Amino acid sequence: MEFIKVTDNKEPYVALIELNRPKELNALNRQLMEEVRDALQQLDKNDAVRVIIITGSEQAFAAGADIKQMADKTAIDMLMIDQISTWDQIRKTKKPIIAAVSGFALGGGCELAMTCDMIIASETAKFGQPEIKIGTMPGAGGTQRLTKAIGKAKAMELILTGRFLSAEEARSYGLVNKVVPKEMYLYEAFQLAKEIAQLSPVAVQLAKESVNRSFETHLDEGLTLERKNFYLTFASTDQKEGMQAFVEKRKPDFKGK
Ligand code: DAK
Repeated sequence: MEFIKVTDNKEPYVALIELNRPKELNALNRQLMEEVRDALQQLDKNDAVRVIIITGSEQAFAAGADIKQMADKTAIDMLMIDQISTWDQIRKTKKPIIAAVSGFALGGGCELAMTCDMIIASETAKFGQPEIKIGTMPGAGGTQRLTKAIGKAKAMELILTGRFLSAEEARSYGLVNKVVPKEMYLYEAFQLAKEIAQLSPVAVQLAKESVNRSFETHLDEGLTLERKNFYLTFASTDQKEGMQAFVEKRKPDFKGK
């Protein structure tokens, strides 16, 4: 891995993916995104990992897709390169992903953060979809996910002007879970990850799938999936352990089975 660093032994059950192209403000070139895709595929299969954190540097989560790599491409080049599959892996990952964002999260960087399940932001974080300023528009979910997260009026303003949102604004619009001082954002992301990692990975995975489905389908279909996933948790030993531990007034020990 040249442009990312993966650590899976800092805390039990929590893996950290650090984007590591600091001089380019973590601009997302193709290789970096392929490395993220490969790391997510491996971590999703690894039983010793229950929650994944993606972070950048203090200065930049990611300043967008690599403009220098894209600048001279034709529409057909873009179509044939088809980076969509690398982005799709983020969405397909079954384990929860937390984005720990400090500094710039712009364009593809903002889209990467929004594709994660939750966002913990440093007070220095700046979110935006500035593609319009370079003569293009969001291409990895920005027009859809930002609109669903913060509503049409504000999303339209950000996407049509390229303006940035401060961390606090992003929190007040519901894009971000929590804003903390810049020394704390990674710590806070780990706290959230550790809390989730103690719970049944089976139930966490099914609950994540159900929440995500609410963005993709009608209420009726979403409720049906939710009910089936709820019933499915009763096939796990974790559900038996969780309810037995409640009755016996002790802490449950979830095995992910
Ligand atoms: N690409 C390439 N290099 C970048 C970059 C980027 N997005 N952002 C920054 N850099 C590089 C700069 O060129 C500079 O490199 P050197 O000149 O030192 O070699 C270095 O990082 C430091 O940047 P600055 O000198 O500009 O630093 P400042 O603090 O002055 O400004 C800034 C920081 C973030 C405001 C500024 O760098 C900036 O405006 N960056 C561009 C932001 C942007 O427009 N982002 C959107 C890019 S378009 C797709 C999926 C997604 C996408 C496309 C397709 N498919 C699925 C097909 C996404 C598209 C985008 O994200």
